[in-house]
Amino acid sequence: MKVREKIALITGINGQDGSYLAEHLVSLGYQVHGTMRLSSMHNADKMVNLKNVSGKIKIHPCGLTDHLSVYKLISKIKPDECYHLAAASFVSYDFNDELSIISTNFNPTHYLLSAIKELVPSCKFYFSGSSEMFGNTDASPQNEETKFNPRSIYGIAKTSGFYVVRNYREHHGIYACTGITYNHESSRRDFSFVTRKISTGVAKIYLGSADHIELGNIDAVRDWGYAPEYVVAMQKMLNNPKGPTDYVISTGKTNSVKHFLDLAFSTVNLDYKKYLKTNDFFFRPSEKVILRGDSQKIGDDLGWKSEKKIEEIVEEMVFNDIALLKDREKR
Ligand code: G4F
Repeated sequence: MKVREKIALITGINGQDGSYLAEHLVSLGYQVHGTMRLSSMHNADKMVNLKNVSGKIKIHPCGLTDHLSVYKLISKIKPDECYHLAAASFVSYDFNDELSIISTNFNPTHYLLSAIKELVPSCKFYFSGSSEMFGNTDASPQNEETKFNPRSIYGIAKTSGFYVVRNYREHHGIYACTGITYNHESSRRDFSFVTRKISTGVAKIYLGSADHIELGNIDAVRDWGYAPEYVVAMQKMLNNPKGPTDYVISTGKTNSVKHFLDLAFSTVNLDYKKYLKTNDFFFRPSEKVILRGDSQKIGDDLGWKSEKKIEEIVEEMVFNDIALLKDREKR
């Protein structure tokens, strides 16, 4: 008898993580559905990450901040696994925008879980948490036992999502869990994040279309991993012989923005000091302790480990941006 293919739903399928996860699940034989904003479906730039899976996935326009739309979506797809990745993912300390961040980053998590509970309680649910949930923590490295102390509205919304996920697991019996992911990068990273800002800045300087790059605090430190590896962890979490539980997903290694910058400019034999301008606009309050994840638990339980070196990530991003810009110049 033929085994029915698993049905997966990915929110934010056209983003960095969503697109890599779609490719991974298609390669494993899943039937993959994804949501994105209707306006994005008509914008070629927003579809570019999905080119490797075009024709192999089904996309549904859906506004996740609308409860009824989410309910109808779950009722139509009846997924076996739901990966909730959609979010306003840029971390800002501007509390003027707090209502919109809460509504985008918290409400959909709750709407999806409540629809799953009503319509398809066997569906497994993954929520994309963040190291920002630890925020101003006292402990470094952080693991699943570390107390949350979010300092941004983004971190607060993610922490609230974490607790609603835990509540649905413990009180409603839903297979629901949170991956507490640290920064993870790739050539599909959005241009607002510092790594992509650097790789595209280097590419422009190398090709002669820019003469400097403007950044904030280059002494800031991050635990940077490779996005295609992090989506593998997500799928493993929903297929965990130990059942649903939360995991920290990280490399356990830290690097400064300055080191990333140095590596990126060195890729094209340039010295970053000649091209860097600092701009106060991009400065953020510095952390009390360094955000560095301890991923021992997911290593022990699921055999997951981050492998790609920071040097390889930087090189891939810079070469990709050079190729992209060259391609654009030809058109
Ligand atoms: O690249 P970033 O903007 O990433 P951030 O804030 O750490 O957030 C990312 O990782 C989180 C953890 O996984 C996610 F929750 C979140 O959704 C997102 O994916 O900034 C990294 C560091 C910061 O310390 C920032 O202060 O780079 C520093 N930085 C220095 N100059 C800059 C700049 N960041 C940006 N975006 N732009 C700059 O010019």
